[in-house]
Amino acid sequence: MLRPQDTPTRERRSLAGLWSFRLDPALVGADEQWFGGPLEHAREMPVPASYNDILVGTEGRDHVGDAWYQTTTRVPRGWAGQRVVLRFDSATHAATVWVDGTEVVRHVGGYTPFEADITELVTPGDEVRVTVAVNNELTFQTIPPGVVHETPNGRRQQYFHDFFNYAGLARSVWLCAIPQTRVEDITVTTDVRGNDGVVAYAVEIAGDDEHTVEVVLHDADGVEVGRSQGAAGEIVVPDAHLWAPGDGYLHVAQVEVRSTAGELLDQYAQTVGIRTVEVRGTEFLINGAPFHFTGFGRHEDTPVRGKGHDDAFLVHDMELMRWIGANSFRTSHYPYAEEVYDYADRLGLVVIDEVAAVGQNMGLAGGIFGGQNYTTFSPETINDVSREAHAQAIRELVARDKNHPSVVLWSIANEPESDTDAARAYFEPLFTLTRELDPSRPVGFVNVMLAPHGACKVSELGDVVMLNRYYGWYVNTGDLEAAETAWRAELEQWATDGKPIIITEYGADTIAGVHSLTPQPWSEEYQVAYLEMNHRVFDSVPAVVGEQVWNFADFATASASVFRVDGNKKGVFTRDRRPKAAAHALRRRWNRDA
Ligand code: BDP
Repeated sequence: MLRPQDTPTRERRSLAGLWSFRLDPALVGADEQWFGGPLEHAREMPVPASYNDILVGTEGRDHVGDAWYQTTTRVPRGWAGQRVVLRFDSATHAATVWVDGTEVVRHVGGYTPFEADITELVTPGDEVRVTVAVNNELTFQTIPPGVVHETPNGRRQQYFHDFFNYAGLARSVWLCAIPQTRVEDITVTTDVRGNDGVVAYAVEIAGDDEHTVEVVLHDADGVEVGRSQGAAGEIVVPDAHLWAPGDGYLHVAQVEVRSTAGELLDQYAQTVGIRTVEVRGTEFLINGAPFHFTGFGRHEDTPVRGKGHDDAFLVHDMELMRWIGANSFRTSHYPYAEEVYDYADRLGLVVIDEVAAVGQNMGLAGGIFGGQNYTTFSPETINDVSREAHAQAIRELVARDKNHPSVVLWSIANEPESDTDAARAYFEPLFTLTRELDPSRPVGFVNVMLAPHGACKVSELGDVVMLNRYYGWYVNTGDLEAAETAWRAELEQWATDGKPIIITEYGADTIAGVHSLTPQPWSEEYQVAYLEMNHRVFDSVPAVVGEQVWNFADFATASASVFRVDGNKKGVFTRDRRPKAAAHALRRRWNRDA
């Protein structure tokens, strides 16, 4: 599904702003047909934003059920004869959409886009009413999983991951005019032969069969560097300026669809970063050169707007990344807003792109999230239906992000149970699927401490080893010497697998402003000492090709918890993006070659 664009043949209108809004914890809105007219008893709610923290009190924060959004907009007069498409960049976690009382689309999965062709329901020049019921419930059949409990005090949402279950319309909503005969999809893969860049493309066209396709490739200065006719082809760029970490050089492929008479029917501009990605032995190669990941696991998380996308935070966060010397991040633990990937493409930042499969581990969730009553993989819990939801989440992730040069690796789960035969049986087809969908990128999953080397039955399916480890925090708490010994011993075992190892999480909760002469857990000094210990270990194991600290910034977690105080404090920056001492320490390490 292509991102909305303004081109000579396409137009888009953002529906950002204040929408009517009403919570529906009793789930009566559909029966009472709240979509049938103006939303009654509504207040106003910004889009894009998660609604939870906008409202005051537990009503929004702890809401379980539907949240109704409604807006009216005028379909531009000039759109007559075009396809009119309504597109949501996301709705967390499931949505039903009505246009003037007619249901037009349903979607499940909180972090990927969906759209509806509403041409037959609208008249250009007239107003149209858009109503959306967004449901935030997580079950064992959703990605991520959860359980809704019916209690004497109402419905309660339990989930097994360590970040707040923000919900609503957290990303852009668009009304688009798209030609009848149109570019439906574009897939670009790139290669490097000698000094030449090779851009292979496949374009899917919908509509009239009588058409021609041409792709014209421009460099970043707008100079044409090659062209090719036909829906699939290859363009060779002599002496190509490659996309590379730290050098977000982008070509632009103008895809043009014409009638047989030569009239322009559709045009779409696809950015292209020419680069290669390859895993060879224990090396992770970008353009043939060994790449060492520095950076963070992150969250989409800011005060008030929750997971609402915000360009100010996007640019500020990436400025902080640049300041600290980070060259990469993981979209832990779900696909982020598309603006983030576009910006990473332009900055030359490297992205590990993760699907929202987090919390599939009742052993881990046992002590922390109350998952001890469940078996992770079973007919009653995470089962074949869940796996199909997981597969669909992977399909939608790859379909959305396949053309981003910044994305170099797919992560198909974070810390699932992985030391059982059931886990192996669950994951094997998902690895196969991901490779079928995209043979051009390596695939991995993030291994948890409970499934160490030798016990993990899933790691061998991955092209890389991704490890989250908390030696010196959750284990060997406060004893960095013991932590160092244990950590090195485990890492040396993983190195025998002969694959590149990326440390996707290591971190220590730290309250900004807490200081201690001897490094005590929770102090800024301890976070620094903890990171230094980890770095000594990484530097002694050559197979380690990446270090991503947990987390970029402090973030919100579930409200009801005795092991988090006002959220997770493993941020190197506070939630309002002020540096802790660790930020300066990382900056020194990550800029040492500069
Ligand atoms: C890991 C999870 C991450 C948590 C982190 C922590 O992947 O989501 O926030 O630990 O405990 O288990 O801080």
